[in-house]
Amino acid sequence: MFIGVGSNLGDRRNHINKALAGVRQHIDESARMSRLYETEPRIDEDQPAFLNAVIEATTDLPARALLGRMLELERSLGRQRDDGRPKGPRIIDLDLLAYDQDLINEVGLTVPHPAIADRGFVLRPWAELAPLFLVAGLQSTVQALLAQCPDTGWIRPVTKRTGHKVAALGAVLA
Ligand code: PH2
Ligand code: MG
Ligand code: MG
Repeated sequence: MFIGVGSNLGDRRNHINKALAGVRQHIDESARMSRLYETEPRIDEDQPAFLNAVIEATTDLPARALLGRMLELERSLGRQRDDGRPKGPRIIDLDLLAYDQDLINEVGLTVPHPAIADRGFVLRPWAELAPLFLVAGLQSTVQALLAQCPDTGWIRPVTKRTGHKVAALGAVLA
């Protein structure tokens, strides 16, 4: 499965690294993560820039139980809800993007995540990890969705790809 992670409050990088450590401890010890990307705030645009990444993990947990662990992990990292801004600033956000090829439409659990096709901050790191993954329901690969994505928000990689030179910080990539 794939989990989108984001943070735009406090030590963003630390929060995301702790989220990865938590996924490894409570869901899949072999989970791997994309590079981190600094991204322009979308939807609710009047808030600090985000760091976003995508985690790939494997699990025997059913989707509902997996979501429960993700919410627990958010809470353990200090996430507060109910502040009247559902798309506003957050210490950490974990979103279940896709669970194999499953289509789930239940209260509080829609998979694949309904806004995937419009969000560059999800598709860009996801395409780095799994460009040919087929997103159920949309019948498109992640890389095809990225190529068609209408989101014009800026996105900058902020961590190096193993074995490559560190990308110049601040370089804006298309
Ligand atoms: N998450 C939101 C709202 N807006 N913008 C960016 N760039 N990255 C996010 O993760 C994000 C957002 C609500 O979950
Ligand atoms: Mg989110
Ligand atoms: Mg969320």
